[in-house]
Amino acid sequence: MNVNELFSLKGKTALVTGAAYGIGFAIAEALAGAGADIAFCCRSGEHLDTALENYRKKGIAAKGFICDVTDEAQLSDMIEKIGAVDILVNNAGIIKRIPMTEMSVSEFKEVIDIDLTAPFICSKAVIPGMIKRGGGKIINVCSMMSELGRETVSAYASAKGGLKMLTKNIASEYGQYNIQCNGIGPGYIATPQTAPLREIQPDGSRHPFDSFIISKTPAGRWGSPEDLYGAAVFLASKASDFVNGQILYVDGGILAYIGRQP
Ligand code: NAP
Ligand code: GCO
Repeated sequence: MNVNELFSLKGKTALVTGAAYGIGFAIAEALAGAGADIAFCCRSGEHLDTALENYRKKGIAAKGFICDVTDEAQLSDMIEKIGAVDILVNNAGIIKRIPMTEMSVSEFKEVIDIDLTAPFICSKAVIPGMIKRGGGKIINVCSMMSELGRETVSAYASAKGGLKMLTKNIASEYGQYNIQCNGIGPGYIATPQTAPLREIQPDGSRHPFDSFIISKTPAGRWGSPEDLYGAAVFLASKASDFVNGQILYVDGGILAYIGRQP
């Protein structure tokens, strides 16, 4: 077996949700680099236009759609326009950092809808076609909060914990059709979502949370979206055909480490 062929995505179409920038954009870039055709979606027309230009600058002829992944009708319309989806990356996600007792039920539900219910909706939409075509790949972007909690992220941790179990359940239910469903669990990655945790303080010092994460990460740094390239290509390719229901953590070692003593 030619190892390059093992990781090749030539002839495959990948749909990456929420891939206007951040982790989704990096994953789409990596899959394109391995030969996949890329489709992506987001909610904002402005984000879409900027993203299309950024993909073009990288030589990627991505197809972009305005689609709120919580809306089944928008999603089925987008998938009809894309055609066969061989690789689905459920990446779109939000976080709300609010103490649980101060979080409204609607705020909790909004996070659950986007971070957990939408991957269910998107996976449900593509699985029948994957079965017809003899198989497919689903990659759910989980989180360290699929394993751990922390203050103010009750909705997000509940969603990402559920997404880990949805990943295992899709693998269990559809593995017989040669569908592999795995998760990528990024650690702390420098994107717009985590920008508030890295803001330079008025006195010019690092944000306390920034320093905390660096002390808790053996790699001694935040991850960059590009750190996820390899895991994405691996889980989207033939190289992972016997890997199913797993979460691959790309976290610089933070989940393994008790943390540097003060
Ligand atoms: P981000 O910078 O906030 O980007 C999120 C993307 O999702 C944006 O393109 C956004 O575009 C889109 N989006 C949000 N809600 C959507 C919806 N309902 N329908 C369609 N698109 C939607 O986030 P990120 O840091 O790249 O994170 C991406 C994923 O990785 C998320 O699932 C996040 O939970 C997860 N993650 C992040 C980290 C980290 O440290 N950054 C670590 C672990 C896991 P629009 O606003 O235009 O829709
Ligand atoms: C937070 C961060 C984290 C990261 C990521 C860690 O507020 O703790 O946003 O949740 O986004 O999920 O893996």
